[in-house]
Amino acid sequence: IAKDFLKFVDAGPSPYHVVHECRSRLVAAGFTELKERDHWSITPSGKFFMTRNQSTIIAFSVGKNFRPGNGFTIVGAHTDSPCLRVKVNSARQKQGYQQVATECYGGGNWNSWFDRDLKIAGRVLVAGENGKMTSELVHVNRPVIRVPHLAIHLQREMNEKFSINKETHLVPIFALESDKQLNKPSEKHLTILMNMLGKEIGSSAEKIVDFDLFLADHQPSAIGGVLEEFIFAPRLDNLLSSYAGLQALIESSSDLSSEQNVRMVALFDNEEVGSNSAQGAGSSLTEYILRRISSDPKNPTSFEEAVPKSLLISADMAHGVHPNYPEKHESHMRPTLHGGPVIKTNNNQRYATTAITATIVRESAKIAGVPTQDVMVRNDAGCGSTIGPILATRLGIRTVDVGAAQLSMHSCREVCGVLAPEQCLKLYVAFFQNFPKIDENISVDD
Ligand SMILES: *[C@@H]1O[C@H](CO)[C@@H](O)[C@H](O)[C@H]1NC(C)=O
Ligand SMILES: CC(=O)N[C@H]1CO[C@H](CO)[C@@H](O)[C@@H]1O
Repeated sequence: IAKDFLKFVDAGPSPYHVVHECRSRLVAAGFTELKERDHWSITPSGKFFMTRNQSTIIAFSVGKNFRPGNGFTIVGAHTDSPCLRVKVNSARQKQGYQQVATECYGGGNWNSWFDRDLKIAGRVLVAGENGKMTSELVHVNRPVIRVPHLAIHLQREMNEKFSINKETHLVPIFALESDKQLNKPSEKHLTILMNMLGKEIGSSAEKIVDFDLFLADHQPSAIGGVLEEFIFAPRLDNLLSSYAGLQALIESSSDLSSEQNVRMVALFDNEEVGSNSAQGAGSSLTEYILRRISSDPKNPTSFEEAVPKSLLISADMAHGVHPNYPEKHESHMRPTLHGGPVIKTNNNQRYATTAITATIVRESAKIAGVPTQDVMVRNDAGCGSTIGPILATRLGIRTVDVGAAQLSMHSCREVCGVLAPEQCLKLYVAFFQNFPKIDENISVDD
């Protein structure tokens, strides 16, 4: 499972590629693509997915015993990660270098992007016949670009207080000016960048109308450590949860014969910048999809009836305890890399977990034979957040925040335990298969 997960990460250098990889896996597993603009016929035992703007994907399978008004068993995660993105006007020429200016996307640990061999990936809008344009994915899988450090000799204090100006110090180098293939001063992007993209899509630079491009670590993901206990990879946050949710849906949907709910995985773009976008978790997208699946011409309130029968696992990574900084964790809640999925609680609603939703996860974990851990941040520390509170607020669906423990979150390369993808996958399979029954055993007087 860890090895399959590495393939998933390496296939996903941008959210567009992540969605593309998810789509391939879903199609191979017999899921049918729906288009938002079409009319949908949702049938029991059916398996479907839809995408929005190539970077958000929602897949679902319908129980054989599903009736509109029945609940949704949902795992949500996100497809984006902090990274450098090519600016809309990126051509820079300085000191004999040709550079591609980038924008900082999300809260990256930008120091970790220095001195790494980087590649470029994303989507390119291409002009075709008769004024038509198509959006094509590009993945230049070579180390074509790099942010060089300034040598320590020229900044002696580097190991004590390395800090950067994100505008001036992070501009990557792409080429030397020596080949004289110079850019016209009026052009927004370097000719060599456009030529590279043109070649990559089997067309020419002139056909490129615009693009959304991401820089990504070129080094492939790896299983590491002397006992092969670690995964060293970029974008663990949050491709690990995306992978586990997707695979759990695919695996569990091979048998829908005794299912009454809709099982769903929803992977959103733009979580790293607050989820407010047309394709983000903050949009009305999720509600629209749930309403369409619930719709019943004979019952105008079937969606509202489904809400209290539903549960969302907001799957996102957690901070494992760091051996060199153990004091950063609350002293009695220090998640370990192989201690199992972490249930994250913050009653100030940075996480959406409650006693009831945490219990549903622990019951699922018991069935799966997977351990779980708990975490709360220290009262004197800040707390991250997830799509959990956002979707809980928008939908009014009970929600729980869960995820694998990792180190180096938001670095160019991150670390987690080799068992983490499997533990999360098993937990989400058990959740998909058992949530309605577990829920029946919990009585809350509404
Ligand atoms: C619900 O409770 C019954 C009775 O104790 C038990 O047998 C069953 O396993 C429970 N169901 C689940 C899914 O935990
Ligand atoms: C929700 C949203 O923004 N949808 C847009 C996705 O992109 C296509 C193509 O540009 C538009 O037609 C959609 O409106």
